[in-house]
Amino acid sequence: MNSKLLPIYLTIILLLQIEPVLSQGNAVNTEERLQRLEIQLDRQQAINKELQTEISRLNLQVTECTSMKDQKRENSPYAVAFSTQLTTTLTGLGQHAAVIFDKVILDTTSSYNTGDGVFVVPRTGIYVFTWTVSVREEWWETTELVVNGTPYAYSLVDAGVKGDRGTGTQTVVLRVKEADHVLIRTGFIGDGNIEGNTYDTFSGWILFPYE
Ligand SMILES: [Ca+2]
Repeated sequence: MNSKLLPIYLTIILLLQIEPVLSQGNAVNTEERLQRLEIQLDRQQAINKELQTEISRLNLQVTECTSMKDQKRENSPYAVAFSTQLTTTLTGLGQHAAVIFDKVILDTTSSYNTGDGVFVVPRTGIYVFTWTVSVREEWWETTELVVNGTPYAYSLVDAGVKGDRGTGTQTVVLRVKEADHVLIRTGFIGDGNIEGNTYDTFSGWILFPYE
């Protein structure tokens, strides 16, 4: 063998030996990368699972919060509203006689008394009050809304003859104080009869509370 060619042979042999090592190296790199990706994927999946758990927990909190808010609104002393109904017919009422609406439809603060027809204001504020009085043929009646005995609004209803009916509704917005007594009573004039019979109501609700 030509001694000058020897290094070339050696180089070729060396390269032939290195080549599979390099290929093996690439395969090892790919394997490592895959393993790293798998690890990253596992971590990501774990994070996703945690986030899903967190979202579920937050959703539950939102639901609880909404439910508590609704409950708070219902239990709030600011949420004052009542509605009552006269189920019977009243006759022979004198002047300034209480019109007692005997059935409570709604009373969020249990402030209306079916014994005397008085709504005791549970919280100072601006309130809306409205009431309806009906009469049968040939009847007529005046009513008024009084606060602590002072009238603030009036209603007059008058029916004609032969099967006529009359109904009147009045609405008033007033500032009233806690413990004030609000009542519907008959006025100075009228024949003292009110149809009732579920047609007549007395309602009120707070518009703006005051501290
Ligand atoms: Ca009349």
